[in-house]
Amino acid sequence: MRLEEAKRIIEETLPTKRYIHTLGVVETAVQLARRYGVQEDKVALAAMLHDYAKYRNVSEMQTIAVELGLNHLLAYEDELLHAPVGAELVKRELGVEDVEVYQAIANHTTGAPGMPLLDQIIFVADAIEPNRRYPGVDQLRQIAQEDLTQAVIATLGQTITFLCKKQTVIFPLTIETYNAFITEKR
Ligand code: DGI
Ligand code: FE
Ligand code: FE
Ligand code: FE
Repeated sequence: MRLEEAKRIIEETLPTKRYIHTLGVVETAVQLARRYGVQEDKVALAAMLHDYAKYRNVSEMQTIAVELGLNHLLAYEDELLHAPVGAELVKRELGVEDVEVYQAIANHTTGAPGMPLLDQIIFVADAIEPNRRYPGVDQLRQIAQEDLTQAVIATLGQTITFLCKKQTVIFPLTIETYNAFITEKR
């Protein structure tokens, strides 16, 4: 699928605020792709489609999660579903067959141990795109320009801290990703 076509679909699918967030993720992800030498067109497409399933109803997403063998997800926050389910729906409904794009969308909320640079870029860009406002975001933006792995770790740290403050359940994969990236760094 060409980026322009994906953009048109996303503009029609998502509410304006989420569409603007998505364009911010595309812009940031493409900049990071240049900085870290990752294929720009692939990064742009994954970024454009990353929140495709964000507003699907929960029961529909749960059904697809079960079809994908991700039953364990149902015991956690509904917010986690839109990433793996979005990857699958982008394939089923939009016919995007690229496995790398699929993985980057699937991993964009929790990350995954050993995830490739493409996934790391989408994961970080989602957290630091220009429309994001939260304490510490400017420091994350700075780190992202210097060291992508360090930015993944810092973004996970920020997410985990945020979830702890809200006293929300933390999905084990989020912690596993954090541990894996810290271990890799040593
Ligand atoms: O879809 P976005 O809002 O652009 O961002 P996202 O897909 O990265 O995150 C969506 C939500 O998921 C966000 O409110 C934080 C939440 N989240 C991320 N990791 C975890 C989590 N929620 C729980 N319960 N556990 C996690 O590990
Ligand atoms: Fe998301
Ligand atoms: Fe994210
Ligand atoms: Fe997002």
